[in-house]
Amino acid sequence: MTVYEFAKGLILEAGINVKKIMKQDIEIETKSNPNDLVTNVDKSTEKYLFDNIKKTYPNHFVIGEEGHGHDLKDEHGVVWVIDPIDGTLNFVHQQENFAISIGIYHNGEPYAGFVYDVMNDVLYHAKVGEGAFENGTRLPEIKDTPLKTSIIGINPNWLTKPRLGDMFKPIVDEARSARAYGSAALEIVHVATGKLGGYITPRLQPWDFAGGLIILSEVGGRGTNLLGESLSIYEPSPIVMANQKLHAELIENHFEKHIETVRLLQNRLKK
Ligand code: 2AM
Ligand code: CA
Repeated sequence: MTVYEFAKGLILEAGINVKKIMKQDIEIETKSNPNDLVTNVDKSTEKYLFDNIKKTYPNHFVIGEEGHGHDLKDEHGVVWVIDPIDGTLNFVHQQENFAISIGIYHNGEPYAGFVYDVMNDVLYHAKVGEGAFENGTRLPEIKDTPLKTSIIGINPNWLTKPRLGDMFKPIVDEARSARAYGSAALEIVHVATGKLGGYITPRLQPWDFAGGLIILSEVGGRGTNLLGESLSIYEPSPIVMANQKLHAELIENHFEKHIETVRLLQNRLKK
């Protein structure tokens, strides 16, 4: 069995477990602030994924939101970047619109990406060079769209912040419309399927974007920081994910005009 086939089975199994545990009580704790939540399901799902990866591939590395591998740097070999529940607030408040996300890298190069929309039972997956799929259906290359006919994924909370608002509000104004789904992994795959033209956020962790980015790249989309630079799986970053045309338009017509804000965001996140 290839690592890709193993990962595909594993993420589906993890989803079945999540559905089972959800029927019992969800225990909620706060992390860095009162709106930063974690549940017993986040923790047990990360443990399930970690234990199974390590049992099958003892030499592989794992970076996970709930505590695994946060000290890793430029590892040689295979690195799994996992988010057991992406969209924890949706999970807690809505019991839907959340995903399990896995990105797998080999010697620093993307190998395969998985985003599992658990409640809709839709698995987005891609092995680099072999196309991206929504369950069994191959996704077509994404089409270029200008901002004025694009729907943009962005969290409205960012628009109320003074500096971020100055940068993001003109984008929302110029776009056809904006949507917020509350799970970065799902928003990125919505760009890959063309439901969104682009997705923008000032702060994202590698486990939120690793799986989705591989899927998006496989259909010809582009994901970078707001300076247009490549993303690293070892650090958080501001993010723009979009089709090629829209990505260039957002950088040239918007982010370059707010270069000070962009640099400030970037530097604030440097460890
Ligand atoms: P999470 O649910 O795994 O925490 C919400 O808009 C999206 O952004 C979710 O994917 C969420 O991931 C992520 N997110 C929420 N707060 C964040 C933060 N402070 N830094 C990075 N990502 C965050
Ligand atoms: Ca998470």
